[in-house]
Amino acid sequence: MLSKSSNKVSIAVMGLTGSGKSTFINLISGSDLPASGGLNSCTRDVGFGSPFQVDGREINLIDTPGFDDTNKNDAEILKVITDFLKEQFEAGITLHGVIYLYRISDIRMGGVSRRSFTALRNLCGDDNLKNVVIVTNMWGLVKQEDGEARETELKTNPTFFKVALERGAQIYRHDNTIASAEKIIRSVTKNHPRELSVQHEMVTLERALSDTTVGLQVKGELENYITSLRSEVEKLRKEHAEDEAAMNDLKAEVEEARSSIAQVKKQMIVLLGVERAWRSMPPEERVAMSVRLCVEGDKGRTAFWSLLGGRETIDFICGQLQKEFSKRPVPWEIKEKLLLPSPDEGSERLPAQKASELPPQFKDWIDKNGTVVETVDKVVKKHFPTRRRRSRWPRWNVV
Ligand SMILES: Nc1nc2c(ncn2[C@@H]2O[C@H](COP(=O)(O)OP(=O)(O)O)[C@@H](O)[C@H]2O)c(=O)[nH]1
Ligand SMILES: [Mg+2]
Repeated sequence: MLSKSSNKVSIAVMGLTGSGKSTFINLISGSDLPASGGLNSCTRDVGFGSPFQVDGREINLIDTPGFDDTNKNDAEILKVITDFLKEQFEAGITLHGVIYLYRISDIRMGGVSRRSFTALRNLCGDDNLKNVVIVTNMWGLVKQEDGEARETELKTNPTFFKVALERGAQIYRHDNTIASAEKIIRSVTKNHPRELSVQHEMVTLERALSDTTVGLQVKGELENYITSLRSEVEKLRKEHAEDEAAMNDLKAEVEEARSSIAQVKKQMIVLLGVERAWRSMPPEERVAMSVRLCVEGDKGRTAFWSLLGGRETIDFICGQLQKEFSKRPVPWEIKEKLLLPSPDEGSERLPAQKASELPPQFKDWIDKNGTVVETVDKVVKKHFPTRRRRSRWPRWNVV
């Protein structure tokens, strides 16, 4: 006889933004999750479909945020997914499987599709691919023969789904009917729930996200993205040097590349986690960061801590710092230097100004004001304790 818990089936639905995850869940579960085009189409949280029954078992579908066609949010999305998987695992819930949606109407499997599918493989681990079902949908948007040719390509090309299929993943077509959705669900319910690779890495091995296989993948991709953006900025600069008249056109492109770099840097911090990001900074950078936090107000805050810490934590840190700074005010030339836009990265310097770029007065000031660093260190330690000291990783907004 099935026990009560084995009667419940949890399945994560993954895939790119716009691949039809919410639509699929709504169709089979009768839920009302926002689909693209709706007001909340860009939601980046995990969502839950209403539980429903198939063959007497309770099915729970989990709607996950997907990568989109820039790298700019990859780390945040990955963090949302891995935080969720970790919490579930810690609560004793293992997934029966993952449904990975793929639009057959996509003309080619672009960079984002590959990134996304590689991330799925790294999240699950190759041993668990037998619990993965790749579902092609949106067949109505292509000519049947074109769709079939693409499907063959996807199944047989090793850079697409071939390897996963060889390792036990299944592939199904979904024609947007309840019948086809049920068939897909049935292909998962027979599975044994399994611990995913990232759950093992993060919970059992206590690895930080940035040290997991999927974290390393995304980190590597973000680094490559920064490199490509930097070389783009460089190229634009050279072009500008040769052609003064084209400057205005180029300016906008440079600005865009700069803001992308800043955004990707934020993603790196998300991946690293606030405590490690903080620890990896030399003291000068920590102080620079602290000064920015205090004197730049909201802008500085959102630049770093607010990404990871709750509002109250940030306010507390800033309050402590302000007390320190009121005892030993930051000289104006230091403030000015710290808040000046960096020449190649716009005004968003993250995580802080490079120590080598700081003015000599700043060094003197830090030497005399070591307590500022200590204060922030203490606060960081208090609010972002390392994982080894706690069995459960605290939510960032715990104060
Ligand atoms: N033709 C067709 N359109 C679909 C299908 N599934 C989803 N869509 C449409 O694709 C868009 C994205 O779907 P959505 O469920 O929001 O994707 P999500 O971002 O993965 O949750 C929406 O406009 C849906 O109406 C499908 O099977 N066939
Ligand atoms: Mg959705």
